[in-house]
Amino acid sequence: MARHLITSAIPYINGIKHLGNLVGSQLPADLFARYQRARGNEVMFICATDEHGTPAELAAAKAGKDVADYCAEMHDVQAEIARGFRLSFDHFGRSSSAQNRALTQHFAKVLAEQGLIREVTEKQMYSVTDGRFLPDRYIEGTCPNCGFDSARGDQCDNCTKQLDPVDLINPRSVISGSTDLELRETKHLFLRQSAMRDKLQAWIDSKTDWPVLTTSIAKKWLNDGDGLQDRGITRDLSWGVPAQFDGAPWQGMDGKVFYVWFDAPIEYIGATQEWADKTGGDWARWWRTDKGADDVTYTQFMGKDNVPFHTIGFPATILGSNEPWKLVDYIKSFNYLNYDGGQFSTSRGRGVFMDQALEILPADYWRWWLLSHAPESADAEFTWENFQTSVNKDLADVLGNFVSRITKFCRSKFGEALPAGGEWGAREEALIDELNTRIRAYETFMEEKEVRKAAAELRAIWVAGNEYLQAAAPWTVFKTDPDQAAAQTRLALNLVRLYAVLSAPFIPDAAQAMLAGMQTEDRSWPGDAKTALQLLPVGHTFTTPEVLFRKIADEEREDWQQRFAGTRG
Ligand code: B3M
Ligand code: ZN
Repeated sequence: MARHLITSAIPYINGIKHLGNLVGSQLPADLFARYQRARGNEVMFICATDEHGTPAELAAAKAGKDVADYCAEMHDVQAEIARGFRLSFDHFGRSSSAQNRALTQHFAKVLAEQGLIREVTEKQMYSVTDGRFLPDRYIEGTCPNCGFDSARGDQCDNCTKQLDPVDLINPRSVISGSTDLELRETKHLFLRQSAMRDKLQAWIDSKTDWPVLTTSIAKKWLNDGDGLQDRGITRDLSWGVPAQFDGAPWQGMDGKVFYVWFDAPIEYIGATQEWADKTGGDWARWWRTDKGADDVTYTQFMGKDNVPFHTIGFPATILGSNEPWKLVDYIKSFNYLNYDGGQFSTSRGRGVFMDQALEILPADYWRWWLLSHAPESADAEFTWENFQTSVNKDLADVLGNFVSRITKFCRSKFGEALPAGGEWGAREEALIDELNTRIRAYETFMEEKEVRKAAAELRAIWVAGNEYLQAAAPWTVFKTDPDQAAAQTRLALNLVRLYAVLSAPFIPDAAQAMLAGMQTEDRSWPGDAKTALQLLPVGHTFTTPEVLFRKIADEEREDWQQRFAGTRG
């Protein structure tokens, strides 16, 4: 039995994610986790909310809430929606946990002991009224380039010019509106990534099987000069993992916290410890190569914008520690999903958000469309027309129709049990051959995390059954040769179970409904299709399932198209 550690990039706490976020990390990670479990392997599937940093502070302030309360509430909201999408995390953690705090401080201390942390004194805007340093996003003023009066300290949203807070005319604090600002000296910790360049380069170079999207981004950062600058890992904020703690090998860090991108990936480990503390499980056998994790295969899933932090930042932490932590084996990254001729936009509420999606249709409809159109080799686009077509054809006409046709036929002619009699002939052998070939291809694509190709193969497996049924036509054969019709029906009903097992990683609820209809909990993965298609024996009873997938009507589609075009209500 192989052991798979699987992590999805952890979503920011500040708000509900849209479908583009979902398909870029959590959903394909879930697909892979479900597949590996279905193959009988041991899986630890981890995700969490990313709770620190200025975005969390700002969102809490906007909601008029204490930041810790805000994070606790939003974590529960995100966890509930994740359940709605059937994301099968072994644990959905919180980067603000005590476990992650201790781990983050541990790594900082160990990195310092390895000589990889240096102190840097910088000048930063300080608000006298607020009594604190202001991160770039906490400062607004007039843009020196275009005159826009609400330009942020890091960028002007009007003319897009990159700014430094000192460039702003009449700068003011976003917190209090105060203009009583001054440049003050502040000290920060920097991780000496530059000292680890060769180690990181050798590690990336050894990953010849990774997707080009992942390695090209990693190499760009390694070789551009930019990427391997030493990186500030502390911030002048109050919300985060404190940079000052008992036994810290540095002074003068009171009131500072670690940068959110320093502690967020460490939460992959933190969340596994949270899981262990909750269940009594053993986290170290997943993460410590001296405690059994050397035979773990570790796969990460993320959007392309997160790749630099996972190919450089987090590995620098792990490798730099010189401790036996498990390093990632494979990084699967995704391009962006666009929305109906533009981009999904959280700030403008454009597109479909995870909670809204579940309000209009069950999870499987979205899971199928998103995974079968995953933005792997290029950016992809969600359009309502395409969504309607996929659902109506793939799910309703092909899979749903197959299940309903054969179960209803059997009920009307033989009753709700697998009928006896007859034998399989050339048509059945041909189907079995095709299924054997396709199932092996499907397994290969799933192992390779080729999401779209796996979906296409699964669809082809459904189509093969539909075409078989259409050509065999037991409803016609029944009139002249009921025994042969019985043999065909037995095969097709067994195919319903087989489809449930193969499809479950993509559409778990429909798969469960199909198994329930077939009155079996046998989820054994098919070796030879011929054996798998004889698993339910003559006389095995079933119930005819309700409609598995309904069609989307044109009026509904138009209605949704309008509803989600503008600002989120
Ligand atoms: N929260 C960014 C994002 O949600 C960030 C990922 C952290 S992964 C350790 O895209
Ligand atoms: Zn401007």
